[in-house]
Parts: sequence; structure tokens; C-alpha cells
Amino acid sequence: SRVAIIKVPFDLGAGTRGASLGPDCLLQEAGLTDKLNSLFVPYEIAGEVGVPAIAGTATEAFDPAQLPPNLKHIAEVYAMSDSLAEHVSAAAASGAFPLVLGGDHSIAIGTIAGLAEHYANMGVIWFDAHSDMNTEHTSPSGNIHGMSLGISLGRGYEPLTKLRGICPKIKPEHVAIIGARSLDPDEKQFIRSLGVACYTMHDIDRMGIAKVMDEVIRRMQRETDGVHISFDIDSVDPREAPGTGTPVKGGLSYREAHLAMELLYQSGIATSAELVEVNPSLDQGLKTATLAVELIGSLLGDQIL
Ligand code: DIR
Ligand code: MN
Ligand code: MN
Ligand code: MN
Repeated sequence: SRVAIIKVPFDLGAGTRGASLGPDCLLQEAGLTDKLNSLFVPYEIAGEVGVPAIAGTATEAFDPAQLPPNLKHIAEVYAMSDSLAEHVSAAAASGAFPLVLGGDHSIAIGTIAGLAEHYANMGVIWFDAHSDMNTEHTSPSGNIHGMSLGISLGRGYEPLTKLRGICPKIKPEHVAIIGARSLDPDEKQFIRSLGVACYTMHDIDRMGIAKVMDEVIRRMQRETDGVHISFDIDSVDPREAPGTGTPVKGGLSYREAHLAMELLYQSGIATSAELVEVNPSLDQGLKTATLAVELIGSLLGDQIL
């Protein structure tokens, strides 16, 4: 189906600025539009949500005197999420495949909120070095990009978990985290207590990425009515993806990341995707941005032969 690209040049959910340069870098310099054209994938730029688009609306929802502690830029994150959810929901309603370009990973709050209006049992495959399951009470940083999966599961700051009414947006048994290798103590406990499937780098080393993907895809086919791919580029090893704010050694290899995307394409299960945390100001040339474009290509049907 048609790909509806939604640009989210937003980086206030991260501790380092610069991911806001991601959407234009991917589309233009790193050649995403050329890639989509070469694959004959029909697409449109369906919207853009960023700091300018939410200016003025950011503080309306919050009494500045009541702002909660340890949630950096909460007013801006809230306004971005609400606006993004609207765009994503409209794209999904039109029958398109929403492709959201970040931006930092806090944007998943809005993406998943918009999708939840269309899927009662949506699967989420969360590629990440981290699990993004902190709350304002457990976060070591206060950065909301480290909370977005937890918020989507209904855990955390209520105005965000209840965004647009549905809470929780997704169920723990419909989530798979792939590539984890940097989890905070409370995140580990939360993952265990909810029984969220978390394929750590240890598991991937032992099982191989093909078996991991087979397991995840099979479960999603059985249990879900749609599958969102949330791809944090820091899931990939920093040797391949240096241009990101919180790199962690020991990540997915170039081929492991591609094979995961290729297997997802072959399965046909993906109904939406987002690519986040590419920070062009930290990149080595266009290395990380180009990798991101290639991975989106693999997810959308680019094949070696
Ligand atoms: C850390 C880092 N767990 C935090 N999280 C990151 O601040 O919550 N997520 N970098 O992408
Ligand atoms: Mn993340
Ligand atoms: Mn991450
Ligand atoms: Mn179920």
C-alpha cells in the first residue's frame, strides 16, 4: 500500500540535541526518496510535526507551577505527541502505511497513540539497545525518550499514558524488544513482572537473529491485528551507527539488522514503522543516516537478488 511519511523533527525528549535534523537528512541527503522511487513504492509526505508546529500549544495543557519533576520538556513532548497521534491516525484511516521519521524515541508515544485508535491488539517490535520503560520516578536522566514504551504500556505520567483516551495503548504480550543491552534496574524488574518478550544481545548471540525473528513473527501472526516496527537506530552496533545520542557497544551487526528487516518484509506483518534517534550532527558523514535509509528499504522490499 501507499507509504504516508510523517516527519517529526523533534529532539527535546533526548539528552542530546540534533535528532531533529533526522527527517530531512534521511529524505534528502541520505536518499530515502530516491530509494522509495527505485523500489516503486508509492509514497507521500503526509505531515510534519515539530517544535514550530507545536509552538504556543506546548504550555496550554500544563500549569507551569504544576509541572512534574524529572520529565524534561514535558509540555513540548505532550504537544508533539498529541499532534503526531492525529497525523498517524489520519494516515492509518486512509489505508496507508504510516512511516514516521524521527526525531528522538519519545515520538513513539504519539505514533502508538495514533495507531491504537485503529488496532485493538497491535503488536509492537521495538528494536533498541534500551527498553525505554522508565517513569519519572525511575529515570536516571528525566529524558522522556527513555520512557516511551513504558508509557504506551500504561505505565508512567498520566497525561501521557491517557493521551487521546485509550489506556494502555498496547498489551505486554504483544510487545517484543530486540537488541537490548542497556537496561536500568527498574526496567529489568518491569520487563520480568509483565512478561514482556525481550530478546537481549545475549539471546541474539545464542539463537541467531533469524530464529529470533521467526519466533516473534509467528507470535505476532497468531496474536495481533497489526504490527508496528519501532526502530531505534542505536539497536545497531556503534561501528555501523555512530550517529546517535546514546550509543552502546555490542549491538546488532549490519547484516543482522538487515536480515531482521528482510524477514519482516517477507512475512508481510508490518502495518506501520518509525525510524528514530539518527542524529546527523553526531554522524560520521552520512554513515548512520544511509544505514537508516537502507534498513527502511529492506523493510519495504529491497532485496539483494
Ligand atoms: C536511559 C537511557 N535508560 C534513560 N535511555 C535511552 O535515560 O532512561 N533510551 N537512551 O533510548
Ligand atoms: Mn529508544
Ligand atoms: Mn535506544
Ligand atoms: Mn492477545
